[in-house]
Amino acid sequence: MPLRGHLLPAVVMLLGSPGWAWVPNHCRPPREAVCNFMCDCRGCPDEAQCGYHGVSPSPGAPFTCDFEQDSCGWRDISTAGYRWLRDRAGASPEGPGPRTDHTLGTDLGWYAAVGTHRGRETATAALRSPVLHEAAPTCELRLWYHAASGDVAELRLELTHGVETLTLWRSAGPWGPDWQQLVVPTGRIRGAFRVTFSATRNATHRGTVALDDVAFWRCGLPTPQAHCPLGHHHCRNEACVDPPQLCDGEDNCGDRSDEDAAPCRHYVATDFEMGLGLWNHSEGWTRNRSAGGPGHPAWPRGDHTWNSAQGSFLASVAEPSAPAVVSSPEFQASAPHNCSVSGWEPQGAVLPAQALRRLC
Ligand SMILES: [Ca+2]
Ligand SMILES: [Ca+2]
Ligand SMILES: [Ca+2]
Repeated sequence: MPLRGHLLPAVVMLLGSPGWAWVPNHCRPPREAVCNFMCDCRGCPDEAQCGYHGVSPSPGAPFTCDFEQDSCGWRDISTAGYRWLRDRAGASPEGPGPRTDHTLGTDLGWYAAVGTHRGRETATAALRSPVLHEAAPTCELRLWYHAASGDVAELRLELTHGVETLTLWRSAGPWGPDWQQLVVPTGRIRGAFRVTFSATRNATHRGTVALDDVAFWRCGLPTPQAHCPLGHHHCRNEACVDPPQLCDGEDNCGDRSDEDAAPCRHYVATDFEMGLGLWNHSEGWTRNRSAGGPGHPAWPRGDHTWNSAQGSFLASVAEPSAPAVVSSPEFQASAPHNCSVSGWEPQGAVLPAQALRRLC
């Protein structure tokens, strides 16, 4: 991603009197470099109000919003009186939230909270992130929520990308009495996307929920490098990726050049988009997708190849204790390549979403 040429250094001119500083912002990054988990401008103004603090305290540390200064660009988009607000214990007389926040563990710490609404009708309060750009395959959203059991009917975390909204997580409880952590992988996302955290209350629930320390982990794509470490792959966009990330079915470079035909000429990949590919002898499996069909509660929200409900994967439909078998044609062993088979399955399940076969 050749962004560096767009970026001119910021100039700081002190104008004599204490407290006066003029910082002209000559940095004009392209739209896709705004809120992309990378500081492309000095001081990181391109990552301000992106749902986290733009400057990561150390390389590799997550981009986090702890709500201590402001809401980092998270916005309430509720249409009823049941809505999110930045709050802390005792800050507002009718404040709904817990007695301590998660960051500081005291009543001085801030969080986002919902639950002041006194009505008895069903309502959903939604807290939406700003528009974010480009998530790496390793990207995870980690947050802490506080929802006393019986207080809220349902919590939901959704990701909107283009015209598609994927439910990353939903729960109707029960929840514990303390702060609980939620860790959800987003998968590789190309282009713009948003994340929305919603709470739904009904007539029997007060609907009190709090949210704190929302963090994006390992979401930035690798940056261009003049030289890569020995053995690493130099992507077309000049990023470097580890050898195991080459031809593994994931877009680690950011331009998908680590999955190009040339470096992957010794691999045979099947993404199940058009059919079973090599895996033409199947028993107890169905090629399916998450959108449109009856589906199954254990199936993933989307496929691995495109991270989309429209993408296809292979799912087991065998009866309990019966085997589900899918087999390749017979291969002939050959030197000098080492033979290996790899694939992807949803977290917590044994459902291959993509299979790769290296010629032997
Ligand atoms: Ca940026
Ligand atoms: Ca906090
Ligand atoms: Ca890869």
